[in-house]
Amino acid sequence: MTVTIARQGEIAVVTVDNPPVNALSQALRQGLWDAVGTLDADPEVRAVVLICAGRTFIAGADVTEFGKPPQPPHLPDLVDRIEGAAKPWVAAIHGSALGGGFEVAMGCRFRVALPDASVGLPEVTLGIVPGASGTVRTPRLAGAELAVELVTSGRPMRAQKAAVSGLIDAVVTGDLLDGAVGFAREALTRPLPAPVSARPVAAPDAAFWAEKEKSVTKAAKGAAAPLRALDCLRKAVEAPFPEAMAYERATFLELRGSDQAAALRHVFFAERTAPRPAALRAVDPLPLRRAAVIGGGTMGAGIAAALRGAGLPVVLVERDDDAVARGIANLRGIFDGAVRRGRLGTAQAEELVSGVTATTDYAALADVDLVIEAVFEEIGVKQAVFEQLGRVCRADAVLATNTSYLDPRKIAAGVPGSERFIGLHFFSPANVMKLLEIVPVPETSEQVLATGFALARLLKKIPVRAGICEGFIGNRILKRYRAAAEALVRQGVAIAEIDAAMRAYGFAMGPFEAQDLGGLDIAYLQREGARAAGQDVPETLGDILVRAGRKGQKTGGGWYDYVPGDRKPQPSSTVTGLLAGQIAPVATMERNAIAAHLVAEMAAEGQAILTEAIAQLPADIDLVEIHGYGFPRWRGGPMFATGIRG
Ligand code: T1G
Ligand code: NAD
Repeated sequence: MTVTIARQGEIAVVTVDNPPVNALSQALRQGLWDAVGTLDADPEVRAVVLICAGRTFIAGADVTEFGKPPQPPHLPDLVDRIEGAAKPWVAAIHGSALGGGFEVAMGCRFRVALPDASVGLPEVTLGIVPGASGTVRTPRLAGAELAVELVTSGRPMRAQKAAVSGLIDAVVTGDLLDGAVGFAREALTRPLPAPVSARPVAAPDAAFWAEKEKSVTKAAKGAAAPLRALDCLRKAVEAPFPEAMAYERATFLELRGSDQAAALRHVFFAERTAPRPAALRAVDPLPLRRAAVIGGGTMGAGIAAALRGAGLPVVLVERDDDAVARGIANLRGIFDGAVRRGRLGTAQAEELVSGVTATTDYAALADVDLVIEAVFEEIGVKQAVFEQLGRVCRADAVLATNTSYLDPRKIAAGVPGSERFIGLHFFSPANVMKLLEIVPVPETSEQVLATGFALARLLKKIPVRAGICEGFIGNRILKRYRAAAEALVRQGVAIAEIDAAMRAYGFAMGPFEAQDLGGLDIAYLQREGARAAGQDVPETLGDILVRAGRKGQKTGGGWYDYVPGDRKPQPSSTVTGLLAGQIAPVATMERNAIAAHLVAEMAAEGQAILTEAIAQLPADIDLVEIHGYGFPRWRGGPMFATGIRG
């Protein structure tokens, strides 16, 4: 049974139980529809508490039903029916009341929630707008300003803030059911408030909407749904309730069939499938209680910060006392930044730093469960580190390398117990970027592999399994992408045109401005290393620039010139001069065609990666590009965007 009814005196308790997240399947909608009828007809019931079993309140429409024809009862009708019930309903919220779940809660006369609950309308993140009055009822509860924030961002809001803004009526502590029943009894002693649809709402002036249109357009980065949601919200406060409802519904139905919505649904399910690969379902990961990081540079400090954020104590090993001090300073810098942005309290930051033991002494690693190496990208340096780890760590400790390009098999060659060895490739900044490439060597045990995925879940990252090749999945595709962009430059397409085309496609930055930001020297050194090892690596345009001292913004110029103190790229006549012999006369190419070509190149490399079994699924490649390289989420990733699915 998905919906059951119990009684506590004159209060009826309706319990929803539809695992895993109480999504509003047809059966659940029908169950709630019938419950309204049953309870309206029961003369002994004076109020109703709606509560959910399991990990969360109703988490929204059932996303798996989106491709299918809608079955009655339709959600907007159900929300109206609950609102129109003869007895007042009280939604009792734990976990998340999202999308249709929050819309059902807004159909109730009251909403109460536990302190750690949240409410939200994430529909725009699925490429749609709320489809059951979210844009129409939210401003009537909390005003237009807050409704715009909630609906156009899709971000959930914690109970406390929701209570202050009027979205919920009370935060209850202790037992939720007791709290909600008590609230209902108390509410019956006072006159009832109007149903949400009947509450007045102030309509802001045209300047308000003009300003919101600007900020929403900027934040949406090409996604269509946020602006359409803004449109619905304006209608909601300017038109009568039924007209606004019809407008919202029409927008919802139109967007549901859109390419962007299909792409975002693809990403939604890919993100939920990736952390739990079917092949590892039956494998228990090893416990992760204490972790260590070797190297406190850019990556090591970021990884240590991520581990601390997940509550693990961390040992940080550096090569000398100065480097220990720099490592701690790097770590502090990360947490101070979070404090400045208001994401962390000063005391919390202090607590996070104090959970790191920084040392030069490998003996401190005797009892850690996991070590992540992030020292210089030099095989000799890494091998020396692993040799020490082999000596001091427990025999069952997982030993991981964060190498970007080196062969993980060579790094640990000769270290005893290769079944515990694995590549864990983080992305910079490691405490922020969601992607984690997990690279087992042939000997890696299933349990160690499962531990890599468990670590990703613990750190709230998106894990993707990758095979061993130069650059694994992401950097290998990046190399192809950059080479294809350079090839266009050689054909005479302007550097700034290529960057503009990729921005128009939805990237925050084009390939050349991104290199100027990150530095051209890293890839250059990697190519030089390969050349020194006897590989045939043709000269790139980037090589010419680096040799001329142009390593990017940090040297005052790379593919572009920079005015000191300004990050805005300026086309460079020096670069034109340096590359003169390499470039064909000016060629024009439509921006759409540039983007289509470069994305097709990424997808072609992705296809090769699949054929070689370096990646398991096209969706994994899409996740790598979206979470590691800024590929626009609403395009679904290079594979999805070029029709390679499955
Ligand atoms: N529909 C179907 N399945 C869903 C689902 C949903 N809405 N949400 C989650 N699942 C599955 C998920 O695939 C996974 O499956 C399992 O549940 C656990 O998910 C009309 C248009 C609630 C915060 O966008 O944000 O309402 O892998 O691992 O970390 O306006 O799930 O186990 O087989 O994420 O505990 C709006 C999306 C829909 C909510 C719980 N709602 N879900 O997090 O679990 S649009 C959403 C979440 C809408 C109306 C409209 C999270 C969560 P499996 P999980 P979690
Ligand atoms: P970095 O130069 O910022 O940091 C390396 C740190 O390792 C330095 O602090 C150095 O003192 C320390 N170190 C060197 N030898 C050591 C030793 N024997 N024992 C202990 N510490 C030692 O480099 P980084 O950018 O953090 O890169 C580290 C690793 O992460 C490299 O393998 C790199 O390829 C990889 N990586 C880098 C990025 C990136 O964007 N920077 C992204 C993913 C992976």
